[in-house]
Amino acid sequence: RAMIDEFDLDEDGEKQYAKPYLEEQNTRIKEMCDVVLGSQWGDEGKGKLVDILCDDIDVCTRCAGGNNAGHTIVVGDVKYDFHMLPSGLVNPNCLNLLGAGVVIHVPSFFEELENLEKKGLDCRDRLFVSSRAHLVFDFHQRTDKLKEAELSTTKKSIGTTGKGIGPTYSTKASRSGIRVHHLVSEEPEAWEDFKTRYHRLVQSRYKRYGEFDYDVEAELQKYEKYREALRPFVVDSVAFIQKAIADEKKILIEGANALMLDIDYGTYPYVTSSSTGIGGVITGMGVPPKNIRNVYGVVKAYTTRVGEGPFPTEQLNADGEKLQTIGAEYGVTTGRKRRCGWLDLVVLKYSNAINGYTHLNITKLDVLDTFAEIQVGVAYKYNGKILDSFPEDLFKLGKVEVVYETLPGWEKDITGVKTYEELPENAKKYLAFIEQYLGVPVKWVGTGPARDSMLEKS
Ligand code: 2SA
Ligand code: GDP
Ligand code: MG
Repeated sequence: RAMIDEFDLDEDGEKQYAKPYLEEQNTRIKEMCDVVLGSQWGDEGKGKLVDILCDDIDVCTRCAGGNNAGHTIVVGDVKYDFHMLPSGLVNPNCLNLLGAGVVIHVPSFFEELENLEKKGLDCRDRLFVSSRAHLVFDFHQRTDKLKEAELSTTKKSIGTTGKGIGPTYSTKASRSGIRVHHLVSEEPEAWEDFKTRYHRLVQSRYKRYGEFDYDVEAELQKYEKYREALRPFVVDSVAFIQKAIADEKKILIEGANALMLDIDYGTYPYVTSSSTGIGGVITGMGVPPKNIRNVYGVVKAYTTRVGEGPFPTEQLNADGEKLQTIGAEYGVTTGRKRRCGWLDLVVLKYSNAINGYTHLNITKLDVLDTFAEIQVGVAYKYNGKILDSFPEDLFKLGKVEVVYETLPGWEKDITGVKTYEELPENAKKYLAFIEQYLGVPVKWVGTGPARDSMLEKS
């Protein structure tokens, strides 16, 4: 609106853009969006970093995924589990937005909101939902499980969370999906249109999977109520973010899942169905690249993966079990045991090539405290030759031999350490090894689950 007011009249009284004003706009670009992204296969501890950063953030947004994600935040004695909602809700001064790239299961949205409210968070007035986001229905969740069951007959299931994420992105891409605005529109023809779209979608699922037992009318009745309940949260997220940028608000974009689960760049088909890297931030948030400032890569000091799919540095031995036990590696959404292995710098180099991290947050360094020696994957050998990059071909990936470097452990409890300088020398060497390999500085180091167990390297 400000720009429209800045029209100048030329000599003939015609309106024209005030050029100096526009030029000034372009040179005054406020690069105010910072991004937190998972660099491995997820569960690196993104939620904790987002929570810490949100002390100084005005708007926190999610741009992709749905309630498949799981972010645990520990504040004092309270543990918050986030799935779909942005982790910025813990901070009472932070507004929170679910962007257009997110997929929303409305019953789970309200359930998560109510659970947070029960824990004392006052969220309702600070939560916004993009009108362009797609809806996840119960039948998407049902077909997620049916598809997994189908794949399991050939031992090829993905190990999804069963939250209907793949089926929803699939109906979105095939242009038969239903978006938030379809549900909440107050146009007189909107509800009939919603029902038509809904029936068409269910019928297409029946055609694909056979007529599974499903109460269509009961779900529609629920949605008639959700229409009213969801409406107050809904905004045009493009206008919302533009206004936040114009008002010089500080914006933090919270990635969900991680680069190695990205639909294009992950270990396809053992991936989630969204763009989990920097590309998904741009499309899922609707923010221009010029407004992105820092891209924080969250790196667990070792590697975990939940679900099926390749994992070259996985340790199916006592080391893997020790990492799993000490790191309490269980899925936040499904409770599944996470697979564990050593840090894989080949993965991180590839992940950095795509996401372009400006800084790293190394998390869970404390989990390595009792290891006398720590292995780090530094290269992949295939047919006796070192590979240049992370292979896309899973047959090839399955045959690589990981080249490890062994670093000495520090064998000291670092949980109480408050400054980088106080870390044991071998812990500093471990961090320096990562920094040098990737050429990206480490900015934060996680030394325990709690909010105050994060030291900042100056
Ligand atoms: P989906 O459900 O279609 O997205 O599953 C496809 C693959 O993506 C993996 N995936 C995840 N990996 C790590 N963490 C996730 N979130 C939860 C957590 C997982 C949980 O924080 O712990 O509770 O199990 C997550 N979400 C999806 C999934 O395992 C499949 O490999
Ligand atoms: P996210 O999906 O990336 O947000 O990560 P999750 O919350 O799924 O998993 C990370 C787990 O590690 C959570 O239980 C966190 O509380 C915990 N955590 C985060 N940072 C640290 C750390 O530095 N040390 C330890 N021991 N635990 C941490
Ligand atoms: Mg997680």
